[in-house]
Amino acid sequence: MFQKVLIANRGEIAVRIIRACKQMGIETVAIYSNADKDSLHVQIADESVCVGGEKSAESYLNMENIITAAISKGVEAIHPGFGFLSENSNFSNLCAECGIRFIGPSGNVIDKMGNKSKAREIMIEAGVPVVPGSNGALSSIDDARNLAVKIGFPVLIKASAGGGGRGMRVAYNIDEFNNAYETAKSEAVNAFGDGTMYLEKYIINPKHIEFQILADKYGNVIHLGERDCSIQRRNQKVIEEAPSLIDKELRDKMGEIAILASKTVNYENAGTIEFLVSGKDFYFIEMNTRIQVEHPVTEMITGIDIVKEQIKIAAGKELSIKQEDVVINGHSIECRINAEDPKFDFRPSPGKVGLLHVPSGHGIRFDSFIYTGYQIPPFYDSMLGKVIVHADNRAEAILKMRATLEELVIDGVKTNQDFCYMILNHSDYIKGSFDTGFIVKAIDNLLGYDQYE
Ligand code: MV4
Repeated sequence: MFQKVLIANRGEIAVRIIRACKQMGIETVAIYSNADKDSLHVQIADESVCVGGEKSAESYLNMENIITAAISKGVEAIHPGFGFLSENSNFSNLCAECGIRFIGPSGNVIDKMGNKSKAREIMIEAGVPVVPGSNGALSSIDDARNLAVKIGFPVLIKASAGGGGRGMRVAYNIDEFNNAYETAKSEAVNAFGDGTMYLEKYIINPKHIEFQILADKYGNVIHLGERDCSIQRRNQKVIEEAPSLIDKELRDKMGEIAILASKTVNYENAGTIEFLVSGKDFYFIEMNTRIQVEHPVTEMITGIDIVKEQIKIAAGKELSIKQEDVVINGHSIECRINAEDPKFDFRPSPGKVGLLHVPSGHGIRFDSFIYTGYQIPPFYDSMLGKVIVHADNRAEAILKMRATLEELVIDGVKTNQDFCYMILNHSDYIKGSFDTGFIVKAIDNLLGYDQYE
C-alpha cells in the first residue's frame, strides 16, 4: 500500500479523501491556493503545500506546481478528486511519466471516454444501446441536417468535448436546425477549443440513472448498483438517491451493460456509466472517469467505501468484492447544500459561516468542509457539502432527510437547504413520479413557500 498520497483538490472531496487515507494508515499531503490557507482540508492533512494563486488556473489546475509538490514531498500517488484535473488525460499521463500513481484511469482511457462522440462510437461497436443518432462525430452541417431529418425531430446537437450540458442545443424542427448547430458549435469552440459535434434524438424528460463501477488492474469489473440523479437544475444535480425506482430485471440488464461498457475500454478504477431511461428503454450517454459528488448514496446502500477501493485499486490490489457479494441494503438520499440564494435565481452567496449545527445520528452523514467562523472564498464551486441519509426504505429515508434538514443550521450565508426541503415534501417526488423535467415543472411551487417571503 502507498505510504503517502497527495490530494490534488479542495473542499469537501479533499476532506473525504484525506479521511479515507488516514483510516488506511496513509500519510496525506494537501495542496491549497492562496485563498484556501484556512481551509479544513489543509488543517486535517499531515502536510500541505501552497501551489498558487486564488484562481483555479494558478493553483488547482497548475500541473507543474502540483507535480513539483508531489515529488518534493515524496508521495507515491495523487488522488485528483472530482472537477479540476480529475478527467485531464495530460495530467494522468504526466503523473505516470513522473513515476507517481494517478488514482484513476490512464490518460488513454480518459481520452477514449472523455471524447463523447468517440465514446459513443466505441459503445455502438460494442453493442451498448445508445440514443439513435450519429455514428460518432458529424462531418458537416449538411450531413448533420440530413441525419436529423432521417432520425426525426426533436434532435439534440452535442459537443464531443462537452458533458454536463455545455455546448448542447435542441432543434425541434428543421427550421431551427442550422441555428442550433452553429450556436452549439461556437459555444463548444469557445468553451473547449474543440468544435467537434455529434447528434442524438432528443429524449424528452428522461430519468437520469447512472451505474457505479469498480474495475481493478486485472480485468475484474463489478457494479455497485445505480443512482437516480434526475433532480437537477440547469445541469447541476440537487438531490440524488440510491437505489433508483427501476425494477430488478432492468437493474440487472443495465448493470451488465455498464460492465460491458467498462470492459470495452479496459477501464480501471472507479467510474460511472450514465444512462437516460425512458419507460423500459435505456441508453448510454456518457461515462465519468472519476469519483463523483454523489458517491455516498452508493456507499450507504452497499457498505463499500468507494474512495478506499479507488486507492486499493491504484496500489495494484485485486478487487476483494465479487458481483454476488454486492448486496443493496435499504435506501439512501443525498441533498447538496450550496451557498446560493434561491430567491435571487440561485446566485452564489459566499460569506462567513456563523452558527453551525450539524445533525447526526444513525444513518445520517454530513460530508462537508465548513466550520464556524470559516470564510467561504468566492473563487470556487458554491457547494458547501452534502447531507446523506440511509434508512430501511425510501419512505423512511424521505422522513429522515426532512428531519435532518429541519435540524441543520448554517448561519451567515444563504443556502438552498429550504429548497431541498420543499422537494422532499413535493407529492410527485414522494410518489417517485419525477424525471429530469421535475424542477422546471415544480419551480414556482418550490419557491412559493413562506420561508422565502
Ligand atoms: C440528453 C437528453 C435528452 N436526449 N440526450 C444533459 C447533461 C448531459 N450529461 C446530457 N444531458 C442530456 N442529454 C438526449 N439524447 C437530456 C439531457 C438532460 C439531462 C440529462 C440528465 C440529467 C438532467 C438533464 C437535464 C436536462 C437535459
